[in-house]
Amino acid sequence: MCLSALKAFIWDICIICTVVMKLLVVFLLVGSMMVLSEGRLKWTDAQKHCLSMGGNLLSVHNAQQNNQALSLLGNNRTWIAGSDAQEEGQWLNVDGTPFNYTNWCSGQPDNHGGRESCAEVNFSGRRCWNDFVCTKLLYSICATTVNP
Ligand SMILES: [Ca+2]
Ligand SMILES: [Ca+2]
Repeated sequence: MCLSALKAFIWDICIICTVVMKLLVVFLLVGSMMVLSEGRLKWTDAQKHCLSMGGNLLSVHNAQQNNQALSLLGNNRTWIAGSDAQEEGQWLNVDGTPFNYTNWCSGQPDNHGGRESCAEVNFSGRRCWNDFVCTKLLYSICATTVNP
């Protein structure tokens, strides 16, 4: 009786440890927590939502971070921090960090219709990046510190 309770207790601790370790690994990999929005928003509203959580839209700086983000997204097209709204073709991250990694789909960014100024990940079956109209509603991914 006592032994089985102890076993159950240890098992619970193991599960908690595993979850904590996974979160820690995510934190160490990217220096912050990635949080996916529950609903779809315009790019500007997505950034405001991230700010309200003490973060910003995710700036992706390497393939590892890109893959980490994709692992959370399922099939959802998702806003990230990149935008060329200030000047066409000059991509910046909204958090001010360098725009030093891209995973554009073939033929993107194409500024389609002269109206595309915000970056999305997880576009098309190839799960690459696309520039898209900022006022369209997509999911979004924030990067926040663990204790904002
Ligand atoms: Ca553009
Ligand atoms: Ca495009």
